[in-house]
Amino acid sequence: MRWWMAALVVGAQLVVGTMVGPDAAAAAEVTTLREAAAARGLQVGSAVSASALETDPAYRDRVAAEFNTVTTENEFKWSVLEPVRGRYDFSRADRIVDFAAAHGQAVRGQTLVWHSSLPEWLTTGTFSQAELRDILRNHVQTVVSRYRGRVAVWDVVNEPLAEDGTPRDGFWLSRLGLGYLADAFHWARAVDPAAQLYLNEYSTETNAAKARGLYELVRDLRARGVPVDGVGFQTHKLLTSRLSALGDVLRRFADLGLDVAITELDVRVPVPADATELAQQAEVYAWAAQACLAVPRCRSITTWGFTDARSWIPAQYPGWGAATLLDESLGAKPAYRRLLAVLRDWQRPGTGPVAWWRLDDWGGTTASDASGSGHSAVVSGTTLGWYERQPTTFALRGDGAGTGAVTAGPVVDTARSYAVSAWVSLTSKTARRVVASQDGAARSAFTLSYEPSTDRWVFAVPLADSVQAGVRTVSSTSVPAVNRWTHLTAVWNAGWGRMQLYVDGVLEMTAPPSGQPPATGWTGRGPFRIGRSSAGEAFAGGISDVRVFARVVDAAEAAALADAAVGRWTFDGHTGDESWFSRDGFPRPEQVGFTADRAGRPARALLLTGTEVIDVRGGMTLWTDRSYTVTAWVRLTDANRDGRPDGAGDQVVASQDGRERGTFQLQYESDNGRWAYKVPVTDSGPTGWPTVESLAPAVAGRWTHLAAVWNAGWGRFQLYVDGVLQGTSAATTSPPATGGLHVGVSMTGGRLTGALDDVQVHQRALQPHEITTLATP
Ligand code: 9MR
Repeated sequence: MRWWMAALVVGAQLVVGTMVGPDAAAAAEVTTLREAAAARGLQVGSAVSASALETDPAYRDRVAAEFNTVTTENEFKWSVLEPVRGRYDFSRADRIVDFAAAHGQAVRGQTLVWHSSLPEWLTTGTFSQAELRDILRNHVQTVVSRYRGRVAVWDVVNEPLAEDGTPRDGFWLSRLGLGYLADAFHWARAVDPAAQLYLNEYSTETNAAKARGLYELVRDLRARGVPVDGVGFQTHKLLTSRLSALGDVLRRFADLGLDVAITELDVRVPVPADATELAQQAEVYAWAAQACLAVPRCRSITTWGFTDARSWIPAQYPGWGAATLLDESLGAKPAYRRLLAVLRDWQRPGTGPVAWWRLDDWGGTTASDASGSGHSAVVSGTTLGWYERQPTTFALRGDGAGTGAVTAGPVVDTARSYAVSAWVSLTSKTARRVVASQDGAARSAFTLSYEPSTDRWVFAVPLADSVQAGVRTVSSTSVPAVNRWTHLTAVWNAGWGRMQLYVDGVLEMTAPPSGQPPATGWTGRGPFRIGRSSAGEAFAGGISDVRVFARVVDAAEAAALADAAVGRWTFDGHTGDESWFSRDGFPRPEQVGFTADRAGRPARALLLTGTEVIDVRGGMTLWTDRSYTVTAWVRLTDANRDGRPDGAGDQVVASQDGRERGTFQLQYESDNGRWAYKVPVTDSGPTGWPTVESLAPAVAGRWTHLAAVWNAGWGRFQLYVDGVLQGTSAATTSPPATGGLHVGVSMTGGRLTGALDDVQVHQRALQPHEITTLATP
């Protein structure tokens, strides 16, 4: 430290020393990333360069100050270590390892086995399979043993998967077969048993095929006793990323008994970046950090470089840059301030669920607890991951006999206020079908179930933990539907001794009726059960998204929990999906702009200039042969202010793929200048397009709310503009979708020029009053 820096620090401490109260607390707050992370037992780091550490004092000081872990950006890559066969040069790696040791930092070594950055002698040499395996073993052993005790974490294998989640057909697989993966981990463990051994991969931060492939790979390796300790998620992202599935993905891997880490975080921005874009970028950093903080086994957050002066992005993605935390002169960008604030201040929302089983885990028999409380449940009689919750995601399937999931211990104190909510799809009414319960000693302390004698949903609380005790119940007024996803919320209000039951977000019954004495609850000290009671009454059908709250849930929250939206893109500076399903949208091309929303808030709506569109990958979003609703706020561009749109031809707001054409198109129709909701008679071959049009021509340049409703039971489709029904058209069918949803285009064209906001899709026909609410500016 230079003398004047020391003087400043001492001065600052003196100032702090004289302050009292909250100001003192604020001033004493942590000011570096490493302090903030260390206070949580977390590591925060960056990829660093040996030459920058050597030549750039400001860089060096910043690395020392901000991080408690560093990753070698290139210094452990084989082409750097052993450019000539048999002649290792460890000098650059040593520089980083020594620097880290001097500054109390852990080292992540990247990487031992990779298909890329291999020396030429290796890639062009002719070796037998046995020779090549020996070369690889020798390399792993040489490097790991030299740094035993000094490199805490190895990215043993880097990027072993292809984009579809199958093993990458790279250098090692093609020459050694899949066995090279397990070998590398065993060799590394044998040489340094204390080092943490990771598998590192990119583009596995979403709910996509590659993440599932990775999950299957590491589960299989672990099952075979391969010493994989952790999985690294590189997290190279765009400023339009929402990362809405990252927390779930991390949690799933953690529940395999693995550590997880964010290993190469950066967020690229089109350059030059403006203030709005830098603010959006900061949010992406914050979301990444929050996802990690929400998962106790997430051990570290590492960025891929920390200054825009040294980042791989500009060279790799021309036109993009500004991807890191600090600007080119090491000044803090909004991203740095947001990351620091999240590391320092973020807390799990205290009012959130105390347990939350999404039950959409990818196979296996562990239901992860998304609340972060660690109440994972063991599934028996079935496996997760093969039963659909609308549309096309997974749930627990109860067979009505041997199925269920159970926690290790109690989840909620049933003597105090609590609430339990779940999505269910009942398949059989022949017996009591328990959705959720918590064990007492002699009986369940409560059950939420289907009751065959009354043909109702029932929330039941025995008056005491004895089989003789009476039971207080509250029943639905509606008759439970079969094979229809229904949302249930049961609330026990201890203060009032009152029970409530909501069905699809609507309060159906409260007990006791006025005048009756309130019941007192008692504490069930046994485990929580999903799809089962302690007496073995098993649910028949699907269960999904079970949440337990250690408090009362009110009517507004019960309605929100029952929101059946299967996709919601708010376009608040990102293209992520804010619905439960986390189907983030991908801009095509990558660069997409944002504009002010209808309330004038900057960067809160999507801006399309006739070249960009949003694709929702990962299969179907909507079953278009069942009832559905698509809504959007749209403003067609009108540069010359004549009320007519600038773009030529039809302009599609949203459409979902069929075989040869979209199975619906919500659009501006250029022929007659009106809004139109079109459903083809068939999605291939010659077809007609039954259409509902707006009563008046579309007015460009102003925000308009559109809602398209297909009511399958009634065989009608309807278009609403600004909450007003424009017309109803009869159709006998709506073709089933076969592919993904698009925003701003259909699979056959019709790009939109304008702004879009709050696109929602629901797998049901919304009621007129619901559409009116959505259309309220
Ligand atoms: O940032 C690294 C760049 O300097 C190298 O030229 C390149 C090839 O070795 O690797 C870059 O780092 C990559 C990392 O090793 C693995 N994940 C992707 C990173 C960015 O390409």
